[in-house]
Amino acid sequence: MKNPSHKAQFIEFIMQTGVLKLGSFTLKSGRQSPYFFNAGLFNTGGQLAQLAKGYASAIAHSEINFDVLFGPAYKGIPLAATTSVCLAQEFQIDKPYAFNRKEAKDHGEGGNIVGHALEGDILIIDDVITAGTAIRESMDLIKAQGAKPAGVIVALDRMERGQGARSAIQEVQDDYGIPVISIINLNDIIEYLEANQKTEYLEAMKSYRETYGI
Ligand code: OMP
Repeated sequence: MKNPSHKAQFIEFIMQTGVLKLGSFTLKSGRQSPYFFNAGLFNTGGQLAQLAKGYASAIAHSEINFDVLFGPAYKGIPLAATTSVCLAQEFQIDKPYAFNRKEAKDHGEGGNIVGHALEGDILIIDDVITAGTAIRESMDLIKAQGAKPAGVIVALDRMERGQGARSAIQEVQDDYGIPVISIINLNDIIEYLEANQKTEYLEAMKSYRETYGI
C-alpha cells in the first residue's frame, strides 16, 4: 500500500505543529536541505501523546523483540517515557524503560542510568538519524552496561547517505546487526506532498533526494 493513511496522518500532524518545515535549512552535516524535522517543537501534552502513539504503533507492528526501551538524553527521555505509557495502555505491551544522565551522579543512587537497568535486549528510541553519531554513542553506553542493542526506532528516516555509499541507517544496521525502523521516511513525505498537491517544495525535495539519497 502506498503511503497508508496513518503515515499521511502523522505527516499532517507534524506539519500542523511546525515540527516538519519546508524551506531551506543547513544541517549538522553542512548539507542544504529543503526540509527540517524539529522534534523539540512537540511541546504540549496532547502533541506528545500523539507522537508517542506513532512510535508505539510502529514498535507494536515491528518484529523487534526487546527487554528495555532506552531514550538517550536529552531528547530521547520524553520519547521513551511517553511511548512506554502508550505501549502499555493501548497495545498491552508493558515493558521497562530507561534513560541516561549526561553527567554521572556520584551520590544518592549514583550512576548514569535512570529507570530500569540496561539488561538484555535494548530498543533505542530517538528523533532523527542523519549521520548516526548520536546512535553510536548510545551503542557504547549499552555495551558498557553489559546489555546488547536489539533495534532503533526514529520518527523520521531522512534516507540520506551516511559516511560511505550506504545510508546512515544501513550503516547502523550493518555495523550492529540490528533493525532500524521509522514512523515515516523521506519518500512518505514526498508522496504526501504529491497526493495533496502541495507542489511548492516538491521539486526541491526530489532533487535533494536525487543528490543525497541512496
Ligand atoms: P546524527 O547524530 O548525526 O545522526 O544527527 C541527528 C541530529 O541531526 C539531530 O539530533 C538534530 O540535531 C539534527 N537534525 C534534525 O533534528 N532534524 C533534521 O531534519 C536534520 C538534522 C540534521 O542536522 O541533520
